[in-house]
Amino acid sequence: KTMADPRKERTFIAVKPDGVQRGLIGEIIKRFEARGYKLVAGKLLWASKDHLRNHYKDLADKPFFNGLVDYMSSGPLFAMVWEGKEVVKMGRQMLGATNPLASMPGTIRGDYGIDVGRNICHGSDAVETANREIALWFKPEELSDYEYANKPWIYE
Ligand code: FUP
Repeated sequence: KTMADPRKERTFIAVKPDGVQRGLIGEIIKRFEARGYKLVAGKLLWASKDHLRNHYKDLADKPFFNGLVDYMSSGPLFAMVWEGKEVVKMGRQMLGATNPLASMPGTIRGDYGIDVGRNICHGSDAVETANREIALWFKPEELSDYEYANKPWIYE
């Protein structure tokens, strides 16, 4: 069994409907780009409740589940796939904690969020989850595999 190239790790990041309405798509893209990650896919879409119930199926028995699905389907969201070394963990760090109250300033939620139920962005919580979410939100042909110019300057 061959080890996967760690620089090819991918994560699913989404600007949620509140983030789109607040004009934060560019800000969130900017942070991942500036950090050195490579954008592999991106699209604006208005997700259906069924699709969101599937995306959040592990939370189906939580009291906030229906409200979460309503909020996530209240307007278009911006779905992305980002690639690079440890991008799943790093992406979560850049987003901040689920509850903005626990998010450090400097993180996206720590800089722009107040309420857990309006926390601006989503990021996969593990590599396996990322693979599932990428397959759920994107067709294989929507993912671009290309050489990224600044890559040699990012890694030792
Ligand atoms: P995260 O992995 O950070 O997206 O967090 P969870 O999977 O635990 O929760 C998914 C989403 O449910 C959160 F982004 C916001 C919402 N949520 C609530 O509305 N209330 C809660 O108490 C916890 C989560």
